[in-house]
Amino acid sequence: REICFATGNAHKYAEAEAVAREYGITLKQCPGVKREIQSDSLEEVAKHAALTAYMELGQPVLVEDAGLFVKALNGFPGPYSSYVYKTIGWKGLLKLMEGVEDRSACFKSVAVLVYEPFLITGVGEVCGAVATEARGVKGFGFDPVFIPEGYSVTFAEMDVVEKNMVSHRARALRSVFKTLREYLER
Ligand code: ITT
Ligand code: NA
Repeated sequence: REICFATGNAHKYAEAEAVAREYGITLKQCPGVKREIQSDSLEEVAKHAALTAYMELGQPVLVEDAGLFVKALNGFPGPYSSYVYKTIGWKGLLKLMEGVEDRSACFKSVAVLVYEPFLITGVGEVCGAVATEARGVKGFGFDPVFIPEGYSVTFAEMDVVEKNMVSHRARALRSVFKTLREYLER
């Protein structure tokens, strides 16, 4: 069972590949085919990207879209996380959060798999806090400044296996792969 993961992000791919293996699925990285529309719905972004990638590739394809939703910022950057990361990065986020008491934030992920004749969507979430300073060098994006609930380390201090135990992405993907397994067994 081989599925193309349409992403340009090698870290995301490494995380997803490890989850896929739990389900006996071989995940290949397929860069250059994820077309992203701007929308305030992660699900809309992911569905559009999955369907257009499928039209281009003509083989089973997975897309996953995520964002960091900060409570004190009314959910910002949320679906705009990619742009915000590219422009101001985690340093800019820390600056926006200077002096802010309530540091609660959640990562949300929507994964969409096109596996004819199935279209499968899964969502995942992990809540925690925006750290007051960056720690760790692993992972990507906002990982150095996100501490998942129940932990004292940031995502950037965890290896892939540890991050996959709690991450939004791993949760969304497990839900998708579980559903696929059910559909194929019917
Ligand atoms: P692709 O679109 O090519 O898959 P991307 O890195 O742009 O890769 P997303 O659009 O899904 O991925 O994510 C938007 C941003 O949200 C991303 O650039 C990161 O800054 C942030 N983000 C998402 N998941 C994250 C995670 O697990 N850890 C840290 N930051 C994350
Ligand atoms: Na993106």
